[in-house]
Amino acid sequence: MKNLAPAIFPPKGIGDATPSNKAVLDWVNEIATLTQPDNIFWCDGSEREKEFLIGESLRQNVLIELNEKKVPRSYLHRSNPNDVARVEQFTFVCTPTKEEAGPTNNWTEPGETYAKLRELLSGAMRGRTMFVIPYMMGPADSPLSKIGFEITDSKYVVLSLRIMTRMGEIALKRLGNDPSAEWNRGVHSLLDVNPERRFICHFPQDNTIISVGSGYGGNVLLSKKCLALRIGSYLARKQNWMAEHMLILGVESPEGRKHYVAAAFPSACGKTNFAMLIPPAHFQGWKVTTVGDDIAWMEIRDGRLYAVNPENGYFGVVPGTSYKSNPNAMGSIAHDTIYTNVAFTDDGDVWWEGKDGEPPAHAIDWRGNEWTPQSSEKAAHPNSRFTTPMRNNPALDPDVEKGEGVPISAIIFGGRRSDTVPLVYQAFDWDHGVYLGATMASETTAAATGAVGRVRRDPMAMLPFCGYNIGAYFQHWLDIGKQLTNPPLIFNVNWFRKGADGKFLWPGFGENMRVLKWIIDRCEGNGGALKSPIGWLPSPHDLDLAELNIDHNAVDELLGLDHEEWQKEIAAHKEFFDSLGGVVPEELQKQREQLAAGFDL
Ligand code: OXD
Ligand code: MN
Repeated sequence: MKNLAPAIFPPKGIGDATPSNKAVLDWVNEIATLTQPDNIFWCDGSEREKEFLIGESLRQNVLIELNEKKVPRSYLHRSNPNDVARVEQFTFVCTPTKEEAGPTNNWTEPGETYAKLRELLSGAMRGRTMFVIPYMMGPADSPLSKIGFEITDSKYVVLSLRIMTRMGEIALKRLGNDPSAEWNRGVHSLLDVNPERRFICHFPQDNTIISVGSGYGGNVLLSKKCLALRIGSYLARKQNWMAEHMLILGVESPEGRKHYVAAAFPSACGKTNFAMLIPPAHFQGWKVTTVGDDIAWMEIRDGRLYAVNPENGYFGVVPGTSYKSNPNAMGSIAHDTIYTNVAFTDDGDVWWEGKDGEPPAHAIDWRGNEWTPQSSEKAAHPNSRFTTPMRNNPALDPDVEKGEGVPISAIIFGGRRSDTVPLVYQAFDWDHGVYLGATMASETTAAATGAVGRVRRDPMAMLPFCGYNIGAYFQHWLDIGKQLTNPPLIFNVNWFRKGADGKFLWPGFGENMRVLKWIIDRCEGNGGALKSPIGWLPSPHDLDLAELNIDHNAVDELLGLDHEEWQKEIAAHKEFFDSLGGVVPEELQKQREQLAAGFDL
């Protein structure tokens, strides 16, 4: 079996950073007694430790070294072909009652689940090394930051987590020695990477995650989807803050006025591209900077929402990334990057579908097989990924480490919709905005296993990530709104609307700046809009489309409302709310009735 590395015994001074907090030590002892590793490796996050682990990973074929001149200090990892995406069907929220997990989560009873997992973990690390990784999510001096520990038997996880989180000493310092301090317990074992023994289990009440049988990032980098979103959203409700599947970007006008925007899109709908947008030439002097590309933690201060990015790196989808689609991402992944499941070229470079230039005449595909442009298989897996430090991003926002976070002027929801949903529109107020988020839908992508291209409702892009009852989550959004005296304006966008010929109507990528500019205009009290049944819609002349080669009819179509399509859409909203079995707050039901009434006028 691939990637199941035997134990490693590091030289003195590496792998011995034992934490002093007694609660952590007791827990590590308990897991070691259960899993029976050959040795325990206490990670400190140092460069020396990284060098050692890379050396061992190369020796054991967990990583392949790339051409130092082409992609310095970067590596390729191939996961097991049965293990290439998040597995929502094997992801569980284990709360004392099924109601707490709600209608959108798989639920199992915590006692039984712990027992089953203990059985699977029993002796699972025999012959292997158990790594203990302390990490911090969020800037060092943010009140929102959280501490987690991940125990894992995968070096790939250790090397990835040191990119994705603030790892080592900084986390131990923040945790301190108080045994009752809040911290997340994460246990991961590859087991035998068998889909039949693949479970990603969350125990929100215990602040605990146990993930077995997978080596894919979204299932095993427990800091990300598991802690920062599923457990995070549970803690956020309890502690009156928000954990959201949102990018955060800064947008600065030539006059130096700056706004921050948070945007929720389902997986693989271009969050990273939007977060790293480069404005087209027409917007000379405008600057977009990235605070985060996937997750926002937000709290209320002075009646406003302030956001931090809990992560320290990007775990992004590779295919389609090019100097044309996202130059900042290309700059970010040009060095110090771990690639997973892309193709390996004969000159030691990486390649994927959609990369600039011609495909290589020959390569090794993501499965490790010979590949040529004539092959029927893709060279890179559609969900192949890069793991890269956020510091690599040429457009990193200067306030990314600011503990108090950045003030959010606008929240954007968006999905991948071929029809019905206009390019952009604005909610009438916060509660209506919550409705837009709650009824969001998108055509599915390769980021999770299952059918691709099916429209599914994905409220706030949190369907796979909300760690408790979705009805209570909607109510939490409404409750947060009541506490905001200066709430962000809420918008919905759709870059993916298609014309009758099946082609995208909107060019997307950098041109999305035109939509962003209208959003900023609205935040500043400028920017025209027409009242429509679904919200405030720009008319074509409200958008700055100068120097854009786009047909007038396409713009009309992009901004148009088709009443028949909307009747179907509203019926689908009702069907979705009904399918949740009575948990949807009354306020959102009222919003739906108002929307329907708007079309009857
Ligand atoms: C991700 C996802 O990896 O949403 O960010 O699947
Ligand atoms: Mn995501």
